[in-house]
Amino acid sequence: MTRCRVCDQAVQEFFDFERQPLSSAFPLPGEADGEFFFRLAVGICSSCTLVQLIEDVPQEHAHHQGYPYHSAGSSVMHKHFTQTAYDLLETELTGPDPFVVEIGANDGVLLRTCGDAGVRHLAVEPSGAGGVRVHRAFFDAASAADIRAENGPADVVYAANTICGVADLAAVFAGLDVLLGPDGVLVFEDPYLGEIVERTAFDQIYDEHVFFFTARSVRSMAERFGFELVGVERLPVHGGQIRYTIAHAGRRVPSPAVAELVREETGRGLADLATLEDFAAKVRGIRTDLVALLGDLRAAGNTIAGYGATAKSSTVANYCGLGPDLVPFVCDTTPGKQGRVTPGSHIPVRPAAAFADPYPDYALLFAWNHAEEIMAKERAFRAAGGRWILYVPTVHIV
Ligand code: JHZ
Ligand code: ZN
Repeated sequence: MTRCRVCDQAVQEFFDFERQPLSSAFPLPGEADGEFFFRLAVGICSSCTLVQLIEDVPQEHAHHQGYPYHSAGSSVMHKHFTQTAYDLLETELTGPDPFVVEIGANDGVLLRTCGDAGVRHLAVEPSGAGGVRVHRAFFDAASAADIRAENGPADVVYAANTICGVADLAAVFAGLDVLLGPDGVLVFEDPYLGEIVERTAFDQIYDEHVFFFTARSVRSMAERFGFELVGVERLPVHGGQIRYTIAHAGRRVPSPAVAELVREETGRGLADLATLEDFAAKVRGIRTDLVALLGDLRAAGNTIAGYGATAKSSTVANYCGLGPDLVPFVCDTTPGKQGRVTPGSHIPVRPAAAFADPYPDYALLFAWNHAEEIMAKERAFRAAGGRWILYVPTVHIV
């Protein structure tokens, strides 16, 4: 039986994607033989309600906390992190000589903005990426002690798209215990289970996302480690996230928004197995519809290209069995992915310019979370008669 990574109680499985590769391991065309696969399945903890992966990816294969996230060349994400920095500068970083630490570097946008405002800052990031002041380590009690010895206590520890990928959350909270000042906070944002269920966004489930949080499961996790969930805020980015603010227990009055969101989640049945089984049935329906649509379009002689070789698309392509026969190539702006093939599904990745050379009849939008930005940028594609295929929340053409 699988045990909860936070509270050690039984986890009940509700979906099995079966054999899946690592979502960010893009092999070279000739080197796709030695790929690593694991069983991607998700379940819900029967006690603290935390939704999580069933299997651990072995340490030597796992992307650890701090895995450098590239804000995907997205101007929306760049703005998002700049605005987040301004918000923190106005709320949490107002003391005499504030200090902000980020777990992971996120292209350094947030910390650079804080630094430009004269605020002391540091990224904790094993790879050293991000172009900002970096402490090369994983975030845990040991690195937190080193950082505190050198810099003093932190007012804010911030993390975006990072905490949900750290299997050992106890180590993170041990680090917070050491590094945060008495009134310091952890502010983190990750994909929200409520949105994943609402949109049937099953492609948020892949190796790098170990946990799918709700206000209820985060509140319970914080309590377990001597902290308290004091704030929640909905974010529109990446298909719907929540930003959680966590303080030492008893130091702050929780915002009424916390209890309100927990109540809403209970009303929606987000912690009920029946809700998650309903989600699972919808996921199977999407697979049937998407495979049928792509097959029909190809049979009728249409050309199709994928748009955005996202980590998310790894789950879609491998679960739905999409390969170069249905989707001959996918275009992506990331130089490190171009000239390679997608993990497990082996669809060639081409530079962004390949999209218009010539335009396909249909584009399968794997980067649907950036739809507004991408569709605005690619207006000429639709004007030329091209159509977008989306599979979230259902398979449809726009
Ligand atoms: P995007 C990664 O997931 C992994 P991915 C990680 N686990 C996570 O949680 C999220 O990021 C935050 C390309 N693109 O942001 C660039 C274009 O080609 O949806 C990227 O490869 N043209 C840390 O990969 C991909 O699409 C464009 O105009 O699912 C987008 O990846 C834009 C905007 C993007 O995250
Ligand atoms: Zn649990």
